[in-house]
Amino acid sequence: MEREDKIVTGIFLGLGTNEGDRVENLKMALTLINEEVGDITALSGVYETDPWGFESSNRFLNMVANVTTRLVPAALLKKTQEIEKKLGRVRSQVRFSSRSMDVDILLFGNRVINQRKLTVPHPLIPERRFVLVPLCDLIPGRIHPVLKQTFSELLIQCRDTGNVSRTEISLELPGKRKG
Ligand code: PH2
Ligand code: MG
Ligand code: MG
Repeated sequence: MEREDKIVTGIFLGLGTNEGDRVENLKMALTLINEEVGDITALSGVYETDPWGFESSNRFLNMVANVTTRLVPAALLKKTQEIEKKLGRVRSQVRFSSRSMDVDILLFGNRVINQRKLTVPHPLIPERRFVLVPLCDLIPGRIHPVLKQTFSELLIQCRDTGNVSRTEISLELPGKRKG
């Protein structure tokens, strides 16, 4: 797989889980991201959120991680999908459904990517409080590379009424990678 010439910073991944041991799923995803994607430099709080776009009695835990990587976007997408699979994700035919782990590429620095399998920034960011709230823990003042508004402005304007509550769960940054 192709690699970036330099380490890319400013990558933000959205993590979501609403099946199984949700805290354990988040911890394992962070460990795998740290081992296989690159260093995790910051974590948002962990939020309990209403399912968005479908009905389920299982609420989600959602959070955002700031990572660095040498992977090009397509390789990063492949990695995140492998991590989902390792954590027991079974892909369903319906668009939105319960899952043990979902890792979405929200931002790849300031790049705008429109590939067949990958759109970055993630197109649903402005519609989703469960993404905007944790993103605003980390980069409230950063400007969305397409919408040209800050994430805190996008949060204020967001029409989503789904509940997003900060939990007491505190996850440690996994240790630095070897090599
Ligand atoms: N992910 C979805 C669909 N709906 N709702 C919440 N609260 N959190 C998610 O991570 C989520 C969702 C599709 O990826
Ligand atoms: Mg998703
Ligand atoms: Mg996804």
